[in-house]
Amino acid sequence: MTREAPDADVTEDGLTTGEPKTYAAGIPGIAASLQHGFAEMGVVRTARTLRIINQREGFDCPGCAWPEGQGKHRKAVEFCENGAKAVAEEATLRRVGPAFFAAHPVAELAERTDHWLGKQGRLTHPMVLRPGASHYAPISWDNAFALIAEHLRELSTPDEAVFYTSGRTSNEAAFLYQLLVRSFGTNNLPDCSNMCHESSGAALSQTTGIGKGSVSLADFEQADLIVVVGQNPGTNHPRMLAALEDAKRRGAKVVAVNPLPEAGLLRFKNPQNARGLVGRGTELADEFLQIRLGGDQALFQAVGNLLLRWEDARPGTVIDRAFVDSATEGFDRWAEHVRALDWDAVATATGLPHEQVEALARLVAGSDRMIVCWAMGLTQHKHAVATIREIANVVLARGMIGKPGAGLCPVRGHSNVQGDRTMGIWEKMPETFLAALEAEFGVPVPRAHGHDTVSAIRAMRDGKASVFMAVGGNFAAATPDTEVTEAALRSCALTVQVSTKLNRSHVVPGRTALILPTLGRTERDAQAGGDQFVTVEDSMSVVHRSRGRLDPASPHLRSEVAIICGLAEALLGPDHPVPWAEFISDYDRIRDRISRVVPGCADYNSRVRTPDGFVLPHAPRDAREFRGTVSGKARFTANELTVLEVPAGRLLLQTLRSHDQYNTTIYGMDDRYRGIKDGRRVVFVNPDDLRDLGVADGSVVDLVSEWADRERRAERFRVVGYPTARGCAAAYFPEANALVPLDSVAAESGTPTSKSLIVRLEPV
Ligand SMILES: Nc1nc2c(c(=O)[nH]1)N[C@H]1C(S)=C(S)[C@@H](COP(=O)(O)OP(=O)(O)OC[C@H]3O[C@@H](n4cnc5c(=O)[nH]c(N)nc54)[C@H](O)[C@@H]3O)O[C@H]1N2
Ligand SMILES: Nc1nc2c(c(=O)[nH]1)N[C@H]1C(S)=C(S)[C@@H](COP(=O)(O)OP(=O)(O)OC[C@H]3O[C@@H](n4cnc5c(=O)[nH]c(N)nc54)[C@H](O)[C@@H]3O)O[C@H]1N2
Ligand SMILES: [Mo]
Repeated sequence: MTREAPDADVTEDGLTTGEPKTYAAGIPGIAASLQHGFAEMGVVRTARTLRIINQREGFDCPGCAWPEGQGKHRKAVEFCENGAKAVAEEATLRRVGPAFFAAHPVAELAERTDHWLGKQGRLTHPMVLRPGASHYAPISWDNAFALIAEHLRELSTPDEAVFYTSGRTSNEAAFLYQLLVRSFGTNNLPDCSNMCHESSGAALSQTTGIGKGSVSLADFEQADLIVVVGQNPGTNHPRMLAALEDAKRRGAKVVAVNPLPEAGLLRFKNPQNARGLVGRGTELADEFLQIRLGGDQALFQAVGNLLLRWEDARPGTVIDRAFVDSATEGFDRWAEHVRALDWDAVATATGLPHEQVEALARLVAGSDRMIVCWAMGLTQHKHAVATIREIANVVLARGMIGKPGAGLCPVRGHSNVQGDRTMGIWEKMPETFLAALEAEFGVPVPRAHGHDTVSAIRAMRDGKASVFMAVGGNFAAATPDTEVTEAALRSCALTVQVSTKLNRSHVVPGRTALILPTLGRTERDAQAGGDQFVTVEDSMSVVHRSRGRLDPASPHLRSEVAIICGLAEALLGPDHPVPWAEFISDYDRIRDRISRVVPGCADYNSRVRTPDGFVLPHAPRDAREFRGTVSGKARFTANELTVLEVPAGRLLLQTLRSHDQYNTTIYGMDDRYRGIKDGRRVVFVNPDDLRDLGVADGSVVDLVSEWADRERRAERFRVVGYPTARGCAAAYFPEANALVPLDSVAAESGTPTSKSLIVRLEPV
């Protein structure tokens, strides 16, 4: 993409590569986070802020959705390098106000990188870009709401508007946002989850009847086997390493399945204890299966096949017959299917030697309490849903659900992405939820499914949607097919971004564009009824409070709740049956409504006030019941095996996160664990593949992705010889998003296939 080219040259000149690290955290982790904290927030604010992350009376860390310990297990100060960076990024002392916008025309800002934009600081005033104007100018909140309402009323149908959510939005704001959108008359509620764990939700709903994970943190204390598939916790869920370390020290086995030897999976130096600071740390993975991209479905079919074989040899020793017979259906069909497995296909798909597959199967067969964790390495493939169903098959066959120390564990990304779904942010919420909403508020709610992220982009591209609003996130940079998405946003009559910091989405505006600045997690939320707290749900269904303590970045900021209610009043009028104004002054009033509409949330206000919050019900976890499936039983499934075919001379490319970014927010230009310094436009390739392709390590190439409709190009990436699986490559998103075709999505979940793109390297 042309906009990155100038900066890319600068960074490539300074880029250095070194040996990948073999351990995560330790002293370099503490140093990195303090450095970042001091640079953004100063020393006093750094100390004050880092002390109250994830404490009962503090704020929920905006870094990730990994749960906090409960009761006595809660750490006094839970240190996490990337949590600290996420906080510093939000609590920065830099500001982006009217003077900044007066000095920088939008056309100039559009040439800047995501890193530069984010570094400018916190947004302080509502701003508007009028049709034909070159600069954003200040606007009052009332006029901003009136402008949005005017545009929305002009649409020929509410379905011409799209309302996106990112996963940092609190439960209270999410609940009101979906109520506003549905009161207006559409289910167009795409969210970041569409690009994230949608595949997990789909597969788990089909097989267990509920689209959420079945384990709690306490289960990690009892598991004897933890399989971590397609996940890089050292960078993306650092606090999970402490749980893995504890498990290891108790004698549990840890298996990592990944094309990359990620530092955090190999060894962990826990900064919380002396062993981690001065010792060698703890070896984590007992087995490391360096799998080819997209090979996990084949791997778990192979494990299933071996389990059945060993069961045949010694009946009653491997398959949990009692559980299978009483609580599941479809076992025989699954068994028949995986017995007929084509082992050559398994070898091609996984790239793994048979002994390694067998070693994993032996651990699975010998385990009494097994947890399988996964993240984006599984969800962003064409056959993602089938792959996760395959994991469910193995877990069900061993009866590893609904008992202590065992279960399915999709590890969520954004800190409240799971809560947003619980609160109704979904383009296809079930009828029971919609009916309850209607009954509670006396407003009619539409039933036709709305757009997800990819179909929303198509609708804007095709002129079928012309107003785009986002509560959080960075739609322009996070979504696939950058050129198509940016043109789609620019073609809108109005784009509205509720944001904390400047990002790409503000500089790819519709004909009219609004930036509405909002409070972050760390900040005090003072309303007429006193200081408010909000609530969030972590990856293990624990709902708890979050209360910010810092003074807001600007007196002009409004909370997300206040923004949504302000817009609702302007759009729906003073006679609307929902008492929007009352909600702003006292969030308990929102929670009272949540308790009557959202399943499992009865008595919400008192239960979130208990010290650790409360856990939402989960029938498979709590009672080994599978009420949510059609038959009321857990379902085995037979899934046709997908083997990704790659033409000669091409590689399979995954797009992933560096250690110095939070999705589209770029903290810095290093990827410490992978040995990269001062640059992001790199492509990691196995040295043997480089030799076969005749491409020199360190040379500069264009990445060209090949897809049915056309080719896509991302320019000027430095080649880094790296120990990834053969035939596979990796590059960072969002830079590589230009390569992801809009129509290349996972079957059944619609998630862009950002982890398996067919690319060739073109030397420049
Ligand atoms: N610091 C930090 N924390 C974050 C984020 C962040 O950007 N920065 N993002 C948050 C969000 S929204 C999310 S969703 C999570 C993401 O957390 P992750 O899923 O850990 O994020 P990715 O960087 O996409 O890493 C994917 C991992 O899967 C591996 N992988 C890729 N393809 C395959 C495959 O086909 N099979 C297998 N077995 N492995 C594969 C990759 O090598 C990599 O280790 O992290 C959350 N936490
Ligand atoms: N190629 C490729 N693409 C991907 C992925 C991938 O692995 N590869 N991963 C996907 C995944 S898993 C996800 S979750 C998406 C992420 O997609 P998004 O959630 O849309 O993107 P983020 O980068 O997390 O959003 C960052 C912006 O959120 C705003 N923000 C931060 N905190 C707050 C807050 O408290 N309130 C409000 N209103 N705004 C706030 C800031 O303005 C910041 O610029 O990207 C997806 N895109
Ligand atoms: Mo995510």
